[in-house]
Formats: sequence, structure tokens, C-alpha cells
Amino acid sequence: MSARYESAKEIYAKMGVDTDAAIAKMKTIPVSLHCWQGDDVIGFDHDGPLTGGIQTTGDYPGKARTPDELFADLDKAMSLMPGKKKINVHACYAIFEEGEFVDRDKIEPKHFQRWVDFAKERGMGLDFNPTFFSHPKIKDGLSLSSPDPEIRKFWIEHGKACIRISKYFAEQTGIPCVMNIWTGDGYKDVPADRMGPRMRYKESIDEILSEPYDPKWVKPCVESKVFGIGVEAYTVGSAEFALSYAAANREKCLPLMDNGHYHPTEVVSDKIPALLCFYPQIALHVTRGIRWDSDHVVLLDDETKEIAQEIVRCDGLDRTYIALDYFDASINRVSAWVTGFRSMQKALLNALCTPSAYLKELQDTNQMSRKMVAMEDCKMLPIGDIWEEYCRQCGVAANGYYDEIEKYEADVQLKRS
Ligand code: RNT
Ligand code: ZN
Repeated sequence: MSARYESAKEIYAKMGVDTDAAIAKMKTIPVSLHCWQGDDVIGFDHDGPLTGGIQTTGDYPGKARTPDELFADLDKAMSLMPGKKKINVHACYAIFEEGEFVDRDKIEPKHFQRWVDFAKERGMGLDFNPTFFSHPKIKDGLSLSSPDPEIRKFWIEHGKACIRISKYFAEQTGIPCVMNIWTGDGYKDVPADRMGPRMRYKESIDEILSEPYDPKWVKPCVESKVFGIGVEAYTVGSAEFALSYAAANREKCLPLMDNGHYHPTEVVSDKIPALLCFYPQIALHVTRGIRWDSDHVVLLDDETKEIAQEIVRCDGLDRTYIALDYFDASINRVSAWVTGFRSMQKALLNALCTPSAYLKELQDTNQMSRKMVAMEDCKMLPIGDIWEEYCRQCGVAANGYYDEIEKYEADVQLKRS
């Protein structure tokens, strides 16, 4: 324990914050790491590009092209991150035998056995996502909401197969599996019928969730979005749609908020306490939206800090599934993973080291001037020293990790070509 930590601990203690307890708590909070930052959301089940309302930009060299490469990069990235991880897998990352191909409506748990082994060997849980994009059966930009019953059927079967795989993940790891339903279904220009696609989407999700599962172990979510690239005018799975769906199916489905999926002046930090009033559990995709893109690498910015503050202040850590969701193809992908994960960790540690009870008390007794001053004072607390101690206890460097990534890039990633 460094002298700096000892001194910082005292400063926090004077404000009623137990930094040892904050560090201990940090080690128990899982954050789900998305496998798709490693290869620009391509996966292993198709050769084509990423399509369907999302896009990566950039062609930084060295991306993972095979399961072995992706696993190696994930391991490298995780070796530079403090804290507890889950791995978030997309269905398009199915791993087939040599020469084998199974379409998405027919995938089985065995096609994810290597993911299960990977997670189990590392003592981690797994989350899952059906992949309703980058596939020829996306017809006219629609999947679960398509007017074509054959198309809907295909994607419903995919969703059901994914429930079965999520069940397998939970059974195998002994940790509940969050299964997120997101589609890019929508229209580029003003639609003539807005309700029809939403009714079909609703019925399709109903059918997917009719596949039997135990909601204690499999946690299906619906993720909303305001617009996507190529679907600027109308998104079937809008915020109201997703929240209402989850509210109407509270026993078996969670709402998932991605903070890149709202109008720019809306903040998910303010939505978290609203949802926690009504839903037993919620799920988040933490990301960083910039203008039209919803998927930049998470940084320790104001909104990331505020999201963490709200989860902690609401005593919502046990009711909130935190996952990361971003993909930047213009920088080193291992670095992108590490920087985003560490940013979320810093935000959570900062929240746990905030004297929230004291600040709430000031609010409830209408001491708003004192509350403002105290909240500003908190911004100058020596959180860096607490972070350093947390990283030391987790066996990772507190900063300066890029040299390690540069070495890995030279030794491994740049040799792939
Ligand atoms: C897209 C959604 C969705 C995806 C992943 C890959 O806008 O955020 O969560 O990013 O499923
Ligand atoms: Zn998302």
C-alpha cells in the first residue's frame, strides 16, 4: 500500500467514504466485455460486410480474423484490465468445424463450445446476442418486423435458438446469461405505416420468448434505438416500443438502454433512476455517441461518470447488468477494448468513492448551496490514488499500458496479413 493511498484514504474517510470497502466492492461488479470490438463486428459465420443499421469505420491493421486470434486478443486485453469480467458474444461468432456451415435459424450450443470453454477456464460468465444483421435474410432492411412471414419465421427461429444457447451458457458457467434483442429494422425515409412493423416486431418477440427458459438464468432484453445509418426516418424498436414491451413482460424481459441511442440532449444517467422505480432489473450498453455515430470508445467523460453515479446512488448495482458496446476500427482494437473497459471501471470506482448519503441528505434538507459546493469539492478528491491502489491489488498497471499494447501489436497483430 503506497503512502499516497494512505493519505488519500484519510482524505476520503473525513468525508465518510471507506475506500477499502469501495475497492473490495469494485472486485465484485461484473462488466460485460463485447467480443465484437476485436474484429469490427464481423464474426465467423459469413464473409460479407457489416450491414443493418450499424457500421464500423477505419481500417487499422491487425484485426482478428479467426477464433484463435480473437481469443488471443481478448486475453491480451483482459490482462490489462482490473475488475470482474463477463464476455458478451454475438451469434455471428459461432465457431464451426472445418467445412461446416449452419445458418442462424439452426445454430446450437455446440457451435459456441469454444466460447464456453474460454469463459469457464477464466471463471467468467457469458452474455449473448442474436445477430439480426449482416445476413442475406434481412429483407428490405427488416428482420423480425418484416411483412414477409418467411423472413419473420427465419429470424424468430434464430431468436429461439439463441434462447437455447443462452440457457446453455448459464448452465455451463453457473452465471445468468443476459440475451439482448436488437434489430436495425427501420426505414430510410418517412414510412406510410409506423404501427404495422411494430405490431409484427412485438409478435415476433413474443414468439421468441415462448421458447422455455428460466428468467432467473436467462435474461432476455429489448434494446431501443432512435435511428441508425440508412434508417434515419424510423426505427421499429424505438424507446417507447422497447420500454413498453419490457414493462408488459416484466417477468421475462428487461429493458436495455444504450446511451448512444437517444437524442443528443437526452441522458441515460437520468433514465436509470426512472427505470429502477419500475423494473426489477435493467440492462445497459455503455458507449459514447458522437453526432450520428453511437459507438465510439468509452472514455471517462461526464456522462460515463454520471451513469456510474446513478447506478451506485440508486443502490442499483445488483439490479443493473452493465455491458460495453462500441467498435472503433481506426485504432488498435486491443487498446480500444482496454481503454473503454478501464473507463467504466474508473467511473464505477469514482461513484463508490462519492459520499452519496451525505449529498442526498443535503438535498433532502434543502441545503442546495452547500450541496453544490460539496459536489464540486468531490471533483477534486484524489481518486487517482485510489485507482492506483485498486489496479495494484488487481495486478495491473494503473496507467501507461500502451507500451504493452504496442509490443503486442508489433509481435502479433501486425504479423497478420
Ligand atoms: C447497435 C446496437 C447493438 C449492437 C450490437 C453489436 O446500434 O447498439 O447493441 O451494437 O448488437
Ligand atoms: Zn447497443
